[in-house]
Amino acid sequence: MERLTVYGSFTSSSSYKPMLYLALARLPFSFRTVNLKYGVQKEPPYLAMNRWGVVPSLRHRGLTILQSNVILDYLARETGHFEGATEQECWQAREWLSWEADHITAVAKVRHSARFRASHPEVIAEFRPKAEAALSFVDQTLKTRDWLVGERCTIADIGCWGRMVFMAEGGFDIADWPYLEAWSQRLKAMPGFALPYDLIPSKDREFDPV
Ligand SMILES: N[C@@H](CCC(=O)N[C@@H](CS)C(=O)NCC(=O)O)C(=O)O
Repeated sequence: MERLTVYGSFTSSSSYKPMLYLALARLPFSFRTVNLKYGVQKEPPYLAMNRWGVVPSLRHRGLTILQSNVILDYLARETGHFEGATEQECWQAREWLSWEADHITAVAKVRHSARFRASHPEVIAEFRPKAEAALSFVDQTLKTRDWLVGERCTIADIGCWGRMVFMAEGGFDIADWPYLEAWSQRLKAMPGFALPYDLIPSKDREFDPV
């Protein structure tokens, strides 16, 4: 398979999602860092690839794929890893990704405000209850099942976990959601798993799992 290239940043949950996918799938890829602190994502060379000026971006087979959940969709279709076991499960996994973008994003907004914009407490006040509701929904779903869709890890799990991974930086204690915490332990036990600061480098790097 032609080599994949991910453009991302080590502080970005959106970048973590495709990188976690690739790490768990044990697939080789090239990582190209985009320094958000210096605004590289808004400079013309990057904007020529990503019209929204955000990370991540994926390049593969001459294609450019944007938006972390679309990238997960692409990777699952292209490589077959972490895909639903049935056609229904494939659609369900994508439903979770779409829901994630509406709801778990609140966790990322609180974390972003807490970590990078401490002067905006009103953002935290607005999004914290929404974030807690989203985490509670995932928690209750996982009360009776090991994975969000079907009987095994899919892009739904990688996408939802990946977006909430920095929850502690937003002041959320994962212990408040015990079924969600148990699910995170199942993910952490998978070969290739790594947390963002261990997985995403601050410089360009080639990933070639053995
Ligand atoms: N919906 C997008 C969100 C992408 C996004 O907002 N990325 C953030 C980092 S997590 C970013 O690049 N921020 C820099 C900026 O907005 O200038 C996705 O899932 O890929």
